Order: sequence, then C-alpha cells, then structure tokens
Amino acid sequence: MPLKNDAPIQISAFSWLPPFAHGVARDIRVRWALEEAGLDYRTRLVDPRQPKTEDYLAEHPFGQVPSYRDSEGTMFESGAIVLHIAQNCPALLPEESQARKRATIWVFAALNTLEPAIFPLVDLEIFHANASWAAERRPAFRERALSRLAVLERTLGNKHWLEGQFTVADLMMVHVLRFLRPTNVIGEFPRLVAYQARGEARPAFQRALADHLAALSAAAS
Ligand SMILES: N[C@@H](CCC(=O)N[C@@H](CS)C(=O)NCC(=O)O)C(=O)O
Repeated sequence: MPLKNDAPIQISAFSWLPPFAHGVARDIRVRWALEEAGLDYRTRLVDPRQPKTEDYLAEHPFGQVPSYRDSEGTMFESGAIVLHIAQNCPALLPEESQARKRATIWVFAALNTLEPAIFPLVDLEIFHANASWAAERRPAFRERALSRLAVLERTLGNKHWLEGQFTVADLMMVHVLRFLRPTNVIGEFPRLVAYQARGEARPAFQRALADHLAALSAAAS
C-alpha cells in the first residue's frame, strides 16, 4: 500500500470537493501512477475553499492540484508528473524507444485532444443543465465529444490497451474518460466502456481511488 506518512514523495490533493468531483479529481492520476510503479507517497491536503498559502503557490503557481515533490524538486501538471513517474517504470512506459514515443503521444492526446473536446459537454451537464441556453448548445457540445470518442474507439479496435501492454497512455486516457460520468455519451461506444472498465479494474487504480475518497471522508468527519 504506497500511501505512507514518511514517504519521500509527496503529492497534493484537495481535502474537500463538491460531490460531482469525488472520484475524478486529477490527484487520482498521480496516485494511480505511483501505485502502478509501487512507489510510496504521502499527501499534502489543501482546502480549496481557503486562500492558497504562499508556500503552496511556490509549489503550484496556479494553486491547483495535483502538485508533486520528490528528491529532485517540485512539479505541477498531472501529465508531466505522471510521465516523470513513468520514466523509470517499465510497467508504465516500456523501455523500447518507439513504444515510449507511442505511449507519450497518447498521454498528450488524452490531455490535449480528448479532454478539451469533452469538457464543454461535461461542464454544461454539471453546471448549466437547466439553463435556457443549454438545450441550444448541447447538440454541438455532444457532437464534439462524440466525434473524438469515435476516433478513439476506432483506433482502439479490439485491443485491450492503446499500445500493446497497459501503459501510462491508458492510465491517462481512462482517467479522462471518467470525466464523462455526468453525460451519457460513453454508452454509445461499447469498446470504450469495456476499455474504461478494464483500466478501473486494475488493483492500482482501485487503491488510488480508495485513498482519494478516504482523504475526502476523513476531512469531512
Ligand atoms: N492541467 C492541470 C489541471 C489541474 C486542475 O484543473 N486541477 C483541478 C482539480 S482536478 C483544480 O485544482 N481545480 C481548482 C482550480 O482550478 O482552481 C493538470 O492536469 O494538473
């Protein structure tokens, strides 16, 4: 169980989240990568309802989560952090250079191509579902998400993972797909439903999710 109070690696996570963000906030990506890599870590819990301290802003200039600290220094941006963790972990990033390149490409695709295409719809369903403009905008937002997901499903085909073995690419992509929970679009893609379920069934993901949720419960009690 890599969560350990005296671990040299520290990550940040929020101690409180609105219900829609339970189980999807981005600290889960980093927890999951650390679990897959078998690296111990501790958490720095930050309350998003309080002003950020200078100390925290020095670690994450935007005051977001996650941030990350190890013997080499501090980092922010979940994609950079997860790739950093993966560098020395063949279970996340294969040693062969072409395979490393392919996995890296998919991490960026998850963050820069899929996430921005699904977020307008996710945002609409969480914050504006009943707003007067929502009915008008929903079809276009839905179409934008569907078209990217269709390409992802076609590219995945019958494969279990994007590039042969499970890699950091699947970790990032599966986490991005979790954002779709307030929408019903993933149901149109049976292979993506199965892909997401495969990723989420991994023991490392289950431990990451449990620890993310436990931190929120502990802070609430
Ligand atoms: N691109 C950043 C996004 C980080 C991000 O948006 N984190 C959310 C939690 S999942 C957050 O801190 N939201 C509060 C805010 O933006 O002030 C990353 O991938 O690390």
